[in-house]
Amino acid sequence: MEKVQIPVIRNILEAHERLAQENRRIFDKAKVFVINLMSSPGAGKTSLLEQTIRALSDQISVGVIEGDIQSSEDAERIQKTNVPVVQINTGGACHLDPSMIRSALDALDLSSIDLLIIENVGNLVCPAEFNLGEHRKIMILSVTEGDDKALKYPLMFRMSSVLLINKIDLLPYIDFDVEKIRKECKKLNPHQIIFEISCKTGRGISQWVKWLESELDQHYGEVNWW
Ligand SMILES: Nc1nc2c(ncn2[C@@H]2O[C@H](COP(=O)(O)OP(=O)(O)OP(=O)(O)O)[C@@H](O)[C@H]2O)c(=O)[nH]1
Ligand SMILES: [Mg+2]
Repeated sequence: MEKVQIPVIRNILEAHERLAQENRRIFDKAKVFVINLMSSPGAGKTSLLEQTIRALSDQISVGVIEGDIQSSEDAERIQKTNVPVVQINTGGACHLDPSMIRSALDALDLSSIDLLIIENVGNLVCPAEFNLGEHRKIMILSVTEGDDKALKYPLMFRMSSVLLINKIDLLPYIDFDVEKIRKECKKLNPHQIIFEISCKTGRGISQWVKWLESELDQHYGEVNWW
């Protein structure tokens, strides 16, 4: 029994990885920089997208893929910012996988997009296990979730280039120790960059956008391409 199950599981994971690599080839050929935005439900992914698009969209072309189990609420919010958006409904799956992204690409004109942001399904666990072909994984932790989350759900913290600590406007009302989480993240992922932000007040957003601009700059070869 075991002898059968193990290779089957490995085959599925290998197939996902192959698809993720194919997606990456498509992104690189079209010269699109792609980020995979992950967090628990409600941490502020769509709010961050709205802020980021507002800050960047008159310099570069942004596109968005929205991942949710059900509904097109988030895609409708993004549509109001006038950037191309595709909604994926996973119909129950708690994360996006690379084949879903491949299908969504058919509905986007990659030749007119510089930065593609994928909002993953709200979930602090499974999204971190699947490469989608993105160039960077980015995660949000909101202060209302508690400062023990890096210890309890380490994988996403380990995999993400950037941690955005969101809803810092609520810090006066909540026992959340920013230094504690910074220290734990340093152990899990010494190269991770951490920004403290509030999508409500806009605090810290310019530092995040500056980081993103410098990543785009490096990706496109240090030229002033916008
Ligand atoms: N106080 C405060 N509220 C925020 C902040 N950022 C987002 N919110 C609120 O948090 C709620 C969830 O924000 P969303 O941006 O929809 O979160 P999400 O991660 O996209 O949620 P899902 O897509 O459902 O996983 C909304 O009511 C936002 O207005 C913030 O910085 N401060
Ligand atoms: Mg959302």
